Amino acid sequence: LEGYLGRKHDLEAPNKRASNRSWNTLYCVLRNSELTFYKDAKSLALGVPYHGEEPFQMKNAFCEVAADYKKKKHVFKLRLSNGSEWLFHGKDEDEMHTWLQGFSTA
Ligand code: I3P
Repeated sequence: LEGYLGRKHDLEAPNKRASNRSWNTLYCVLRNSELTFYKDAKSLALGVPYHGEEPFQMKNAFCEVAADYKKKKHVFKLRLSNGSEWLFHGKDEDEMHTWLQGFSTA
């Protein structure tokens, strides 16, 4: 599964707000229980992750619709096993559910 999503870092750890809280549009790739971020599809082809970030390990991650987030529609939340939380913004309901399904079965 891959495609563009908006991403915002919400929590660095349980009860610790992330410092960089802005939304970025990133090319997201979910493969083999890892979620890797790229600036765009070309960076994926070149194998250059966004800001040199390590992939997210999706084993034991939890995701759900971000029902408490009101500023945008089709926003969903991902909590990693290290306790960090991220918001993602899909372009429509279908896209959101495709990614939620992918995250929850990764
Ligand atoms: C953040 C940016 C985000 C905003 C966040 C700001 O500022 O405006 O869009 O989140 O608010 O801190 P900056 O770009 O200067 O880092 P929302 O779009 O969700 O409001 P927050 O701190 O309330 O999360």
